[in-house]
Amino acid sequence: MDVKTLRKTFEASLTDLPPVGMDVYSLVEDFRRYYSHTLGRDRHCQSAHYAYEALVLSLRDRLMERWKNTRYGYEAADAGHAYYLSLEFLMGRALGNAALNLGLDEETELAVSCLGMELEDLVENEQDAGLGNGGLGRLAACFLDSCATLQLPVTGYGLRYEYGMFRQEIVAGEQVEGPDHWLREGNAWELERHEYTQRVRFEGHTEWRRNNVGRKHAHWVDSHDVLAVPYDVPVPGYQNGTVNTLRLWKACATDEFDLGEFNAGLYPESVSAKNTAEQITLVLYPNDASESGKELRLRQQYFLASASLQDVVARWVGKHGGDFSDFADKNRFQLNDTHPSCAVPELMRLLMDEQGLEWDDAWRITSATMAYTNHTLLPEALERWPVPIFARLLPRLLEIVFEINARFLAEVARRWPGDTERQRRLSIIEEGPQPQVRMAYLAIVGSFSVNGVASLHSRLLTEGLFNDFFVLWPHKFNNKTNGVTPRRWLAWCNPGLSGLITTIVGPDWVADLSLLAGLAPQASDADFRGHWREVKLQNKRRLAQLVKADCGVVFNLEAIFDVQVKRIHEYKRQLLNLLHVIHLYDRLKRGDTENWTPRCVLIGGKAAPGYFLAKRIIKLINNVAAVINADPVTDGRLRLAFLPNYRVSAMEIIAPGADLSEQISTAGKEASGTGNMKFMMNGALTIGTLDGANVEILEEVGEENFFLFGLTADKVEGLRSHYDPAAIIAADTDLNRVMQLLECGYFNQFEFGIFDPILQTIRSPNDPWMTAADFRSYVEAQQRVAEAYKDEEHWTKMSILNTAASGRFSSDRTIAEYNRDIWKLEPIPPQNGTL
Ligand code: 26Q
Repeated sequence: MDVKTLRKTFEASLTDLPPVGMDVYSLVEDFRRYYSHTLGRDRHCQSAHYAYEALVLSLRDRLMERWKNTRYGYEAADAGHAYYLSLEFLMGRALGNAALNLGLDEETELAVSCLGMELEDLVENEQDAGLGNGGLGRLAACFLDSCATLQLPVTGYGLRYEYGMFRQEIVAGEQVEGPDHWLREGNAWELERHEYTQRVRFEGHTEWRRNNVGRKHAHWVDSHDVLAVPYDVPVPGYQNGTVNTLRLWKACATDEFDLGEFNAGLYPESVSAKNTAEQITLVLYPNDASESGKELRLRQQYFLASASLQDVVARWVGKHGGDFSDFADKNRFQLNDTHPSCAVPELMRLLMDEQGLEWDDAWRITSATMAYTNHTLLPEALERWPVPIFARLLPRLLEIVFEINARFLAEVARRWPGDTERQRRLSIIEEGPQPQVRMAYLAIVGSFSVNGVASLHSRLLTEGLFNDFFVLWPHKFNNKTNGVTPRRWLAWCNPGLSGLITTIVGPDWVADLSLLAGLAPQASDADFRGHWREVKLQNKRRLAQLVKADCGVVFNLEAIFDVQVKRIHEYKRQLLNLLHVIHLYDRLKRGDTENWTPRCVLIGGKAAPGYFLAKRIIKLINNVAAVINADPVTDGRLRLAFLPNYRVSAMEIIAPGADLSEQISTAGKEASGTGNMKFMMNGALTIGTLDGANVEILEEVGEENFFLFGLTADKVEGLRSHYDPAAIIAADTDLNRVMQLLECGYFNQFEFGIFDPILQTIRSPNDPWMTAADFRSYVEAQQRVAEAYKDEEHWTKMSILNTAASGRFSSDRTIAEYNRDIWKLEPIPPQNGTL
């Protein structure tokens, strides 16, 4: 047969592939083909990893066609697009989420069973994508899920770190960091897109040249360039055919190695120059407060901003040529904290130096496309870069920053003539012996929207940290209370509770969490409460197994599961939790056991490797755990465990099994918190201060279903000038006894003095976290918890009401607000396309 005849035969299939089957049978078939023909394994293979891999490839096929159709839909609509720029995307595992969002969760489970395996076991073979530190990184991941679910044209841009968040081990009670080489066994979810490689410049200097119409042009010359190679990760929406993109950049050396060394015959020496370039995306910085002045971190930040903006501009030019008149209408860049805020001067540079726009046009476009989200109230966590580092690494960018600042300060001077003090306060450049670039100020000046992440946080920003800017531009400031995705944090991680919820409100709650309100009436139905308790017990069993396996501690299923998991930070006050545990232990030792409510306390979280006190707090938790768990007086009554290597996949087991959620930060310090929302959705009750999103959780669920304690943010600030912890300790017998136990070395008998630095902060009148101030109120709230837990029926009622009131904390609601107020995008359905 000749080609012509063959072509005719295949005519349709050359442009339209038949859709991939969505039934169990075709899943099994594809699995077998991948397992045997692609991966080359057979039934003698002992490694479950390849079965996992075959399943990923099968699901990926089903994502792939939807991914393309989503792109066709966006291209055809020629509508606006938003880009979420973030140094962190804490995605966790993708398998379960892909199956659920494709609507193939039951089919996948069945298919795997047909093949003689358990889905749960296969899932365990996937490494968490731990490309983030904590809240900010996980928020980015939840946002992507919600954008896809709402069919919004939003692309995530981030870095493909070779090493993610470090693995935490506990050795002799102390945190030991290990490398997270998450890509070692490959990553079947990502798709390399070599064809969209970008070139990013560093160092060198600016040369001014005149072009043919006599206009002066900046040229960034003698730069050391690095290639940015994109890897795309699919982001499926919930059962809607949309698959959005997370584009992660990997740094690669150019082929232009040092020519001098080459010619000198130093081939290996010259090739080794690759290392410096490729270091940029080697490792995630593991601190969740700014690392001051680390040059590599600034390289990472600029690398992300530049590669991403070049990518967007190149696509724009491909479509519209040099006409940027609609660019600001069609593009939005959401900056996830100040980390990607080099995007402001970088977009200016691309528009002026590469596209030939004038300053005023470039500035109109830039300041109409950038929007900045702040995630911290701690002034010490605001990013600053020393001007000399900035100047050497990004010389052209710094010139632009200076010009932005000069024009901005001129505006300030027009508004407040002669007020040089105000100019000094507002300047993007902090003057002094070591001048610094204030990244938050750069982000505010360059953005049309500035938002905080919970209503208290947003208010405090305008009253404190950014007050000068608020006075200048009140219209820029707004609030977007955080949320979490109900797909991962309820539907997927808690199938028992999900099934029960669906029997009452139907299945639509997964994409419309406000429907959970329909559960509230069931709180007064004894049968329903019985089912609710049964599910919780199953989930506690699972959590207890995890604790047994990873901590060697046995949790009593009848006890309250009292959980605090989050980064270890003084302001989050894991110490306050610990003081309470020691107080309970002290009561047991004194025989004060009447009406005792058994309690199992679980604490988990990573400390930044350079944060001495945080690491020492981990050691203290482990020492206290060792002493009290070994003391027979605590048997059946009290347990304390520190869970090593807290991560996304651990939270998927923890949240469903928790009874009590600890959200006990010093008021005014936690921007929002998002773990608080995951626990609430899964029916845990909160013990918490009026901080971050706790305020709104309390508002939704009511005081009678929340254990509130502690000073308010205003009271905390009011107390600072005359805070006297010594007097508080002396006046409180319980706290005094706890401090005595700690200070006499009861928990460090052979490690003399190691906890002194911690104890000193508690006793210091300058303790910024005021741990002692809230102790009494916290212990009383914990007593109310213990009392409430004894009334099983009432506790269950409160648990149901918590889940029922959690609808507002879906990231779908948050994203709908970002879209309504900031991005203004139309939802766009996918469109079947041809190859
Ligand atoms: C900055 C510069 C150099 C190195 C590291 C950093 C850096 C990295 C990560 C600074 C901060 C972070 C992370 C901050 C973070 O996770 N903040 C949390 O964000 C959550 C989502 O909004 C909030 O819920 C939490 O309250 C907030 O602490």
